[in-house]
Amino acid sequence: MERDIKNILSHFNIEGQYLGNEKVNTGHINDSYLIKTNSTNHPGYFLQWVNNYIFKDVEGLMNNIAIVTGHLARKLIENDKLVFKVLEIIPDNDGKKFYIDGEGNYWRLYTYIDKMHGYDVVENTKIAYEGGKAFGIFMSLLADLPADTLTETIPDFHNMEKRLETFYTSLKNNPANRVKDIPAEIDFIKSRVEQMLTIPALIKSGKLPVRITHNDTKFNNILFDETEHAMSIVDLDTVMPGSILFDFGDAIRTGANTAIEDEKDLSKVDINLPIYEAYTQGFINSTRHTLTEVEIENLAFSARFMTFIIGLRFLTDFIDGDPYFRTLYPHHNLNRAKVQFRLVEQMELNASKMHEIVLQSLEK
Ligand code: GN1
Ligand code: MG
Repeated sequence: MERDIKNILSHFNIEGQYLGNEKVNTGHINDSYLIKTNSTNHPGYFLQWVNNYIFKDVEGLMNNIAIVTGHLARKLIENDKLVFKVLEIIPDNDGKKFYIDGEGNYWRLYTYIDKMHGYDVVENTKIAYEGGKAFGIFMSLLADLPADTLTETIPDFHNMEKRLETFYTSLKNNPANRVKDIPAEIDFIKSRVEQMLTIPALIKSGKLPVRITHNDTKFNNILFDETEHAMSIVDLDTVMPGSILFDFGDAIRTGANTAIEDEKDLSKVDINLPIYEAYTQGFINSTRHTLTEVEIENLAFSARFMTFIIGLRFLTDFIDGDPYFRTLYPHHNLNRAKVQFRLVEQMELNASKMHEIVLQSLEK
């Protein structure tokens, strides 16, 4: 879809003159653009179209982000040893945190965090350690923000029971006539349901604490500077009450996979144990005072849990005809699901080693 970015930008209060934009290919949900201006102070901005089909309450979502970034900024001033950059919302010309164009599209603007980069595949253990530490610090800094100040931007986001119900409904309705293509994947899911339901049971019984978590800790949502220090956590759309297991698990799913999320050659998909170990050490070093016994006991398993639930969501979207995740070819979601399930299998083979690494990291 061709969009008039210059016109959209004219509704925001930016410094300098608009010079042009570059589409940034990141994420499966929103569309992102890097905006260039002639201002020396603010040479770059980050414009996003917020997907209102998925985020039904954009106002609530933007309020969440304002609360979270405000809280983080205050914490960083109090704690001057921590060097981090926090996203900064640029209001529209009416002072709103987003702008709605004539077609009902939602837009938001951030200042651009300059000279930073992310990783789709993590190159070395130093980066993994830094990433783990950064997500741990992020969660720790938000620990004293009352959870009920935030709106649930996507209800039941990592609720395995609900995700399974939705999957079974899609199987039954078979709207795109694709169920015939996935017998192996259906068996894969069915044979692991019982084990996967242990996490929602722990949450329901109150044995797993609910905290404010990020909930979309893809490794590439950590920005690094030129000296490979983790400098910022981005993509705050789903910051809301959740379990620490969601954040740890999703970062391992993405950071410690030897292949990319939609790799076509499944033999390349494996768990990279040195990367896993380094991430775990970084994460534990910044959260060890908060972690409960039940969280520790399930930390290694959370990687499998998150890989499974996101595989389940990719597969459900494939069955439904791809209404949710952006796809580039007809079997893209199926391919993504296959990668996730292959990674689950590899993690099953390494389950005891992964748990051992958690316990060893706590000793160090
Ligand atoms: C989506 O768009 P992106 O890449 O930030 C999704 C995550 C999935 C991820 C899979 C709101 O995140 O939950 O883990 O794709 N975000 C939403 O790559 O559904
Ligand atoms: Mg996201």
